[in-house]
Amino acid sequence: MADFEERLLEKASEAESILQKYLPAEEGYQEQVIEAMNYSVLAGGKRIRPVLMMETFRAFGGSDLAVLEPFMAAMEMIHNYSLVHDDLPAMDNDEYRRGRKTTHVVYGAGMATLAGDGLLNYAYETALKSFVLQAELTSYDGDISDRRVKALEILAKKAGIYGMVGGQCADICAENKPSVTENELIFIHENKTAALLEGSMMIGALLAGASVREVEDVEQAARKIGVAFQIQDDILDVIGDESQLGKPVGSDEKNGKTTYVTLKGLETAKQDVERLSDEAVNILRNAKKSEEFLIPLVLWMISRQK
Ligand code: GRG
Repeated sequence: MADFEERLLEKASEAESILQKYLPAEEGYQEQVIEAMNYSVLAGGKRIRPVLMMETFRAFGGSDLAVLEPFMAAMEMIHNYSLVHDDLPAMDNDEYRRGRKTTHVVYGAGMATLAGDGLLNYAYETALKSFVLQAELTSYDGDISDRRVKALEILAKKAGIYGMVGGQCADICAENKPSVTENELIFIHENKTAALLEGSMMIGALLAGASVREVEDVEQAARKIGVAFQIQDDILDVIGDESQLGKPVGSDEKNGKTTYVTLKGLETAKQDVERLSDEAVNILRNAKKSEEFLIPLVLWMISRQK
């Protein structure tokens, strides 16, 4: 495990360097919004989504990261925009994330809203850079440009109303309901949380040359991983360690929120995390190189303590 964690740190720092390469320069009359964007992105996240993308790419035999890099950076920008907006006073009104003041606390709600907007838009500006790379000419066969178009479509869809935004909508609506069903909760988890993980892994597989069937399988696996990841998040909100998490625990209970844990109990929640992760790992075993890092990564994500 120590060896795995060391390798994970290396992978996260590889993703971090790629991300930094694509962040906008803090200059011009728009300097403040860019500063707020970079403040939120450079707050020390785990970089799970770009690492998952890179490792799914490698599991399917991809090696040259050049075409993937803009997508890795774009996905992390989208993830960070969602956190900035989720923390806003009009949403969760959170003061701390990743052990630091949230973006709206530092820059004000208006600038933080803009920073989220800026990150979302800049994500697509960044992903489009994949189309002007030279590397494609040597590393991919003829249909790479079709694959990048499909990758862009996946990025857009998984972030939007049929993905994360849709899940967040259902989550906000659920807060105003007297009770939430298991189906609604699963919809929320599959969209609010799993959609970006699905997108990350599907884009990795797709740009490595995976078949349509393989990309569909990866989507199924990632959905299970995402739901398990969110259930683990709910579990950590009950039994987690604040200093490891970088945010207060007990917020779901304080906000009277229905979570997988309140609906099914702690023990069933833990068992379901295990079942979903087994099912996901069984699917991923079909990718030739998945044992090298992808499967250990998925197992780590789901059993994470922070
Ligand atoms: C505002 C459209 C919109 C969506 C918000 C991401 C999100 C949806 C809400 C954040 C709250 C939450 C618990 C989301 C579930 C996904 C999740 C566990 C996010 C945290 O991801 P990590 O652990 O974060 O990868 P780091 O800080 O490591 O990047």
